[in-house]
Amino acid sequence: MERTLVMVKPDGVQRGLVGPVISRLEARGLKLVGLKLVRISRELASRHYAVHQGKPFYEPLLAYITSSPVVVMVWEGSHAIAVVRNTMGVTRPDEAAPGTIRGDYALDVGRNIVHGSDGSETATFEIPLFFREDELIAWDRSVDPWILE
Ligand code: D4T
Repeated sequence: MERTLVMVKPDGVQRGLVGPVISRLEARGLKLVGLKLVRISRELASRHYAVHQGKPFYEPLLAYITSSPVVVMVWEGSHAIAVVRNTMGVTRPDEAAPGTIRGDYALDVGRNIVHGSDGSETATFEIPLFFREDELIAWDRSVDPWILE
């Protein structure tokens, strides 16, 4: 089982797309184990996006991600990291396939609705930025035998 961090970014929250994002991940079979509404501080944003420091889009990215609340979630499932990434679609919405979240709801890379951890090391780094261990709930889901082989 993998866990991954998913964020509905400020544009997604402002546009009322929290529900559709959650619906798609639930329908896919992933299990929600943590959820909160957060206003990201500049300090937290700079830790989350440390790998992009110095890039031309870094300052606009920090301004955007701190501009309005986000919804952060932890989703669990087999291959959860890859499944979230392919459900979101590629980073640039203009290249994202129809049927993906970005392919259906977004146009510009700087307003691409959602974030998902891009690998297991990234997930291990990102989840504790937003959640204490006791905020993540391990729970039994009765439909699991119909989703997991
Ligand atoms: P996030 O991290 O937000 O899920 O996006 P991705 O994992 O899909 O893509 P990323 O890390 O390469 O980019 C992080 C964030 O920066 C914005 N961005 C990116 C941008 O505004 N201009 C750019 O040219 C790139 C590459 C979008 C996502």
